[in-house]
Amino acid sequence: MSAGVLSERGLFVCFEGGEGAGKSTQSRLLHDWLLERGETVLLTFEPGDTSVGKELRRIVLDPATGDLSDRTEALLYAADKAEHVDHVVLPALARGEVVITDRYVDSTLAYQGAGRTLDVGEVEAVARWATGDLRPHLTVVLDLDPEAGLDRLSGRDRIEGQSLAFHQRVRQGFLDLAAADPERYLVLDARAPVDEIAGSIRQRVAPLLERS
Ligand code: Z5A
Repeated sequence: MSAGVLSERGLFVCFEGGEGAGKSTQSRLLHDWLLERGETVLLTFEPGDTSVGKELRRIVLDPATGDLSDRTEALLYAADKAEHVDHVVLPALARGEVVITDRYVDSTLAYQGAGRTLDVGEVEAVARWATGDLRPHLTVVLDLDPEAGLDRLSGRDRIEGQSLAFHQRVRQGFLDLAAADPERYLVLDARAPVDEIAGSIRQRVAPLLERS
């Protein structure tokens, strides 16, 4: 696999991690901090932040969908990513904005690859094709034991309802991706207090703003 495409304009930051790790909390806090600093920021998420993506999200997460072929699931997430990158992420980066996304390609490598045990290389090839191989400048992985993460949530969707072993493989999947490319990742212990995590993220993002 290639090193991918980094946007020359804007700044692309992703949040990744298992259920309940605090991605939504931390992406919102980073968004608010950047706004206070006068940045133009777009906060977005996968799956489901486009009109077609909303439909795809319903299919992949609704327990009523029942069993899907693993390949169908991977293709539905890839379709959501293609819509998201083409219609949301790339236009904002082209305008020179900071784009923060709550989940991106690493989620499919971890869930559909490591979790479902599809061939990770094949899942990656599809996801990279879907996204034009666009890579984040920084990916923040919030690492949490899946039992603790699932305890933080009130309900269970199709993916959250998978076995603990599935979620353990997903966690390891994120950690392996981060270990392979430490310059573009920040791994944080998601058990730390919210403000402490937010501070570590700001520290890492601040120098990147100089180039955006
Ligand atoms: N998925 C996939 O399989 N393939 C893909 O390519 C993509 C996604 C893109 C999307 O679910 C699902 O799709 C997801 C992966 C799969 N798996 N599932 N299910 P989603 O978008 O509905 O949900 P999520 O992304 O998994 O987020 P989440 O589970 O809702 O959690 P979170 O955003 O990481 O956490 P949070 O909402 O910020 O916090 C959860 C609770 O913990 C809340 O009460 C907070 O107040 C609390 N919290 C947050 N931080 C802390 C700290 N530091 N200490 C204590 N408590 C905290």
